[in-house]
Amino acid sequence: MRRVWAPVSVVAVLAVLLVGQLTAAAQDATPGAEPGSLLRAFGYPELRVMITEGGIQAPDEVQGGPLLLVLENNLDAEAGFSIIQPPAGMAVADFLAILGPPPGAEAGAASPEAGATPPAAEPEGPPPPAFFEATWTGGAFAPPGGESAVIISLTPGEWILAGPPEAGIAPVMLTVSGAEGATPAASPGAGAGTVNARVEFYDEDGTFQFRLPERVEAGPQVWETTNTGTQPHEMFILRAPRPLTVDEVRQLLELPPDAPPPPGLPGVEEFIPLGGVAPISQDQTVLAEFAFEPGTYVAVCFMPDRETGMPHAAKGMYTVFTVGAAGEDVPPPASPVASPVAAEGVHH
Ligand SMILES: [Cu+2]
Repeated sequence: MRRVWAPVSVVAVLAVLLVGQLTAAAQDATPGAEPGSLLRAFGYPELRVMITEGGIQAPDEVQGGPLLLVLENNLDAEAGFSIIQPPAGMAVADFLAILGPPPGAEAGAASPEAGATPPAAEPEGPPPPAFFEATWTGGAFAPPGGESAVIISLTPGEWILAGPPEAGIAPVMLTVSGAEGATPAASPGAGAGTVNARVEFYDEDGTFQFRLPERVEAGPQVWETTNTGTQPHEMFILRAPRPLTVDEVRQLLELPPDAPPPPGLPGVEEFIPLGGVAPISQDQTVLAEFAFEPGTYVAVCFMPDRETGMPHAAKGMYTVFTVGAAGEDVPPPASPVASPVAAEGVHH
């Protein structure tokens, strides 16, 4: 049997998410619709972060709790970051070392083959345990010159804002104030705005899945996404060029890089990345805003598995869902795991 899944480096994971987010944000730029306008209705304090030539510009300190994270990207390239807290007792520098080389590090400088293109550093097997023991609490990505918004919840302590190491943007620290360990941060979905759908990221007994609503309406909407699994998960959403089954998506995901699609299936470049949710750890909740047009969509997680380092997609963490015109009956998604959660109109 052909081996198609390789261990995924952290860099690759972040890069994949980054590319997706960007293109999507550009596609989502509907005239008159400010990014995150539905999220603003929740009324949370805004945490505004800018990315410029000088790096990430963020406040040194914010009050803990739910926050509207707004990223303003002033670069000519897409950019973004994840918000991560190293495991208790681990130095920030030691944790950053497992994410990748710092900006400015000369790749291949020590290589005996000077001048040759250095091979990408592809670690064998899974990342170190600290990768999984850290707290991932979401992140933000924006297209060149663009903006994006997401609602996250930060608990008191020291957090790292870290972009993909290969993007050359230095990580910065953010102090979240409040009594450490006093109370868990309130659930972001308990705010004044409307949650239209709930999504679970789930892993149990070797089953890795998204639990999506059985029905997704077209139009602008807020999804409350919670990781009820034990490993960090992300959700990367793409719009398919035509209806697809879960099995067809599997065939596409298993294609080796640069291989043509099987006869009758669309090419990977025909999918439109729509962004998604940056990696979140167990019990973390993020609110994300989407504006779906009717069609077929794929959700997939590329985070590495703790045991093997393979992307979760290789363990089945992908699904297909259908968006119908509002008020119109649509067939249920082909998801092998239907959501037990109410799909629409979850009001608070
Ligand atoms: Cu996952």
